[in-house]
Amino acid sequence: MWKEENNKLKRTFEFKNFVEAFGFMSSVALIAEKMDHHPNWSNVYNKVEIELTTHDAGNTVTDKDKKLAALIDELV
Ligand code: H2B
Repeated sequence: MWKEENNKLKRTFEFKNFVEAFGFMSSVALIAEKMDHHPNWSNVYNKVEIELTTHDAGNTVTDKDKKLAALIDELV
């Protein structure tokens, strides 16, 4: 689940393999672009680590981060 830490919402997702992980990232990217709200994230093979924070609000967690987190949760 998402954990709020250091002004970020953080969650790690694990998939079967790289293709599944990258497919998930593509779906997140489309949502993020539509929302004009983008994740800080990293991927290593089948793992995707996401950190959500709002740069425009001085790198704090806002409703936009919570909304994006909820939409990402709908993908898995
Ligand atoms: N993403 C995130 N995570 N935080 C922001 O403050 C933000 C963003 N701002 N995506 C948007 C883009 C802003 O820079 C553009 C100009 O709307």
